[in-house]
Amino acid sequence: MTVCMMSRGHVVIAALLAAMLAASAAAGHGATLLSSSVPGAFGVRYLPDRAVVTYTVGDPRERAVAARFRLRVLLPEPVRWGFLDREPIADDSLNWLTEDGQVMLALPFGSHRLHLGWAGEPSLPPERAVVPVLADGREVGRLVARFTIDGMEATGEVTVGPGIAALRLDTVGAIDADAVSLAAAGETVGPWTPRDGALVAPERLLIGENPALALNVHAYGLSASPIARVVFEDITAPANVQRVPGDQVPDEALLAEAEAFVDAGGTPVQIEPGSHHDAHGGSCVYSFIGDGSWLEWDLDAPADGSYDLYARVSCGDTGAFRVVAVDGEVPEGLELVAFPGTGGWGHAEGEWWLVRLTGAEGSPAPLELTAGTHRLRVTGVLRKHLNFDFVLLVPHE
Ligand SMILES: [Ca+2]
Repeated sequence: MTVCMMSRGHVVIAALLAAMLAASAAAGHGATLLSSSVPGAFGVRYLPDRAVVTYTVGDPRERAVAARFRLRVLLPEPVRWGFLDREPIADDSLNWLTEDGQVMLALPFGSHRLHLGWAGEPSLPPERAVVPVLADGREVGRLVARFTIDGMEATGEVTVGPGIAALRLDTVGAIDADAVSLAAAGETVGPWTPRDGALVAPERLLIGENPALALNVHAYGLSASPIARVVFEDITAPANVQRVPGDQVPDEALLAEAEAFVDAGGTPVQIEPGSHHDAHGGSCVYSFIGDGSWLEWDLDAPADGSYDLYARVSCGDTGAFRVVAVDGEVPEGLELVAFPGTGGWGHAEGEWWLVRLTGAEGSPAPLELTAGTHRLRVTGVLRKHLNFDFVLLVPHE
């Protein structure tokens, strides 16, 4: 049996064959991409200057056949160079069968990759490269880049965050911004804007603690990483909330039950009376996750003035992050608020903490509000859950 499929071509054709080839060396089939003297799994991919062949054939010792097998591969032009894995193939081992338009080789058994070129200089993608990651000028990690003929993927974990940072990729030579993608902790960043030898992220980025980065460059025939380094800059740490001593609700506090939110978006939260220990009003909000989901409450300021924001929360994780907005604007310092782990999700005594978000020493400034109703929005980010029992608006002392 001879496997025949696809057309020959000068353009990039991806033709992946995973075929069992019976022993056959029948010559003269013009449309045969591959034919092998032994069975195995074979794939061929045609690129602008080469065909890349992958194959797996069984161990010859079990079959009592020759130490090498013969493979023929159809090429659009006479073969000029080749590699078996990363080793150049000697010219006299590349037998060009003019009538068939095929190159014939004797190859080792096992799993291997061939590059069979008909144009240009012999070349292979680099085996690997290292892309350093800097944060405010300090190296915080290295991405290990692996290459294929189509591009590069560089991955690694970096010791940066949590926080908010500008992000840029320093480039080597010209590169198409659309060919580059970067994911931080699974979130894709982009689109990228070329500027002064770099690609710049569109906005400041929320980064969790020690995110895993995956940098991809889709470009044919790279000889090195086109990204010299990944740079986080202008990093702002999240604001930390402060636990109120004794979890004591301050005088004059205006309370909004978390479960009485007026609007919500994203993944629906859960509310179930009696679900948690000692919830104020008998209920709380849970399964409020950090995937961009948000809740809104209306808070009534009795008079013009400065107010502080508090919340009763529980978190059985190491902590959680929220973005806080008032009337559609994010006040300075509330772009990223870190809530601590409280030792549990609020199912037992001591797992609900009253925390203060603004107005304490080292905290974001109090909110300046006019008399009347204000809309508070809390958005979950960086993947962590946080349970809410109530929020408080308290006149700033
Ligand atoms: Ca409640």
